[in-house]
Amino acid sequence: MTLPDLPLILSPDVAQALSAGQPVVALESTIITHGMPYPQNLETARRVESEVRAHGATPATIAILGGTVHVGLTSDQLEALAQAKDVAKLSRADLPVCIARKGNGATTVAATMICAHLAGIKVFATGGIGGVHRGASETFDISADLLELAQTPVTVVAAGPKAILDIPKTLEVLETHGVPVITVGQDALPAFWSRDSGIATPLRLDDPALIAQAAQIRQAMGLKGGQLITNPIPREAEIARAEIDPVIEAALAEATAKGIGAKEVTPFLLDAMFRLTEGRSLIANIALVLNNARLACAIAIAFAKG
Ligand code: PSU
Repeated sequence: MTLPDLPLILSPDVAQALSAGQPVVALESTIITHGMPYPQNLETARRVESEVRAHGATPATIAILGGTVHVGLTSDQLEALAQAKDVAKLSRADLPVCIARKGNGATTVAATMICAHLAGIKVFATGGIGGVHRGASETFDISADLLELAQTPVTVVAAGPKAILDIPKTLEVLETHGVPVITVGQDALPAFWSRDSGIATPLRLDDPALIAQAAQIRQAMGLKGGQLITNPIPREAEIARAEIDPVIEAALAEATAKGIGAKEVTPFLLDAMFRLTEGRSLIANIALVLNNARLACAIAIAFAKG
């Protein structure tokens, strides 16, 4: 299926599910190209897709291939993306430029939200959103993910802002822009690898049906934007804050020493964490993404029931 003015292709199963009003969960591709090493990135992408299917929804992994927005990838496309070296990391600003150049690009949270919304998908599962980087008062490094949440009506399920960020400042920006930050199952805001950030969550809803309803009410009230659902990493997979904090400090110090900036910061820090924890951060990351995919399915099912 192709939109008249935009090269956007829905895979046959995504197109079928959407036209039948069945639950669909969007998945991003930056986590594949810039968030995890090969081959764990490919294995995770495949496992997340099967987890979504096993929990009653159709997965729609989103990427730009040869200038076309693909919503739902084939197994071969997923494999090519996981092995590719020169894929651009796309956010709101660079997405249309990549399409105009007929390039290949992986979608961040912001770009995935845009494409999911164009396709008519209401729920999206990822690992962790981007946010306000530590030291932002000097660098002004604030992820475009935050402003996307403020304007695009997609419910994003994540395990919290990544703990490499300045979490209190990230919450402040979200609050300023009217983005609901809703935690499931506990009163503390989760922090990606850890269940407890040490900060109280602004909002809590434990029932996926209420999460879907809150989004529908937002829309009915004419309020722009989506919702950030923060889902704590499963207990058995978490790396507690006291243990991960010194590792984050070490990774941040490496990034500063090497002068890493802009789009490279998050991929560099995730890779440094992988090295410094001897792979444990990646195992936790995989567990939390699978957990988020399961919750996103329950929300997508609630949306489909209306
Ligand atoms: N979740 C993960 N790993 C990732 C990401 C999310 O578990 O790599 C990606 C998302 O695409 C998110 C991006 O949008 O990290 C944040 O990048 P930045 O801080 O440059 O905005």
